[in-house]
Amino acid sequence: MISERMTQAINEQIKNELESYYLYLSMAAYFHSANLDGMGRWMRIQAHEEMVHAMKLLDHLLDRGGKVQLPDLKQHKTEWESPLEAWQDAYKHEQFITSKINDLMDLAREEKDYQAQPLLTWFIEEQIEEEATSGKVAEEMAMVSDTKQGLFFMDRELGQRAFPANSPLDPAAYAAT
Ligand code: OFO
Repeated sequence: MISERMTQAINEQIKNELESYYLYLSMAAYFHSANLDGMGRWMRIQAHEEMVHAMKLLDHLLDRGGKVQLPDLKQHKTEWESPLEAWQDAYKHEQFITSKINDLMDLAREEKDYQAQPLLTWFIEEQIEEEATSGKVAEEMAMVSDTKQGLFFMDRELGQRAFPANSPLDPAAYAAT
């Protein structure tokens, strides 16, 4: 059985992950509408990953008899001044998520919740990658995005990211239905 405090904190983190999903979907739409389809694709895949993060936490609560309570999601930005600003926001958002995961681990230790700690260690390691990836793209964008060629090159590069198998966010998955 999981404690009430941990249940509430994990529900809060499910919300954070779903809001990450929402934010990246919003960024995907922004990039697609600016004809930056490579960046749009990258953000769809990122949104997919965020949904998986939310589901890992949701299943953890269910497995341990905790009550899942899904609150309203916050409406994130839908417009950015520039593609660079969107990438910088993505990086800032990942830093925020890292701080939330760290808080959750602090609580798990305080509550002596040994069952939650392996999952939270997975998230801590995942956040290293999440920050490194978005931070690197934000820096590269700052170097090149003031030229159309630079933006074009980055869009091509980021469009190489592969969808996980059967992702519902992959247009190829629903094109034929
Ligand atoms: Fe769930 O890692 Fe990004 O937000």
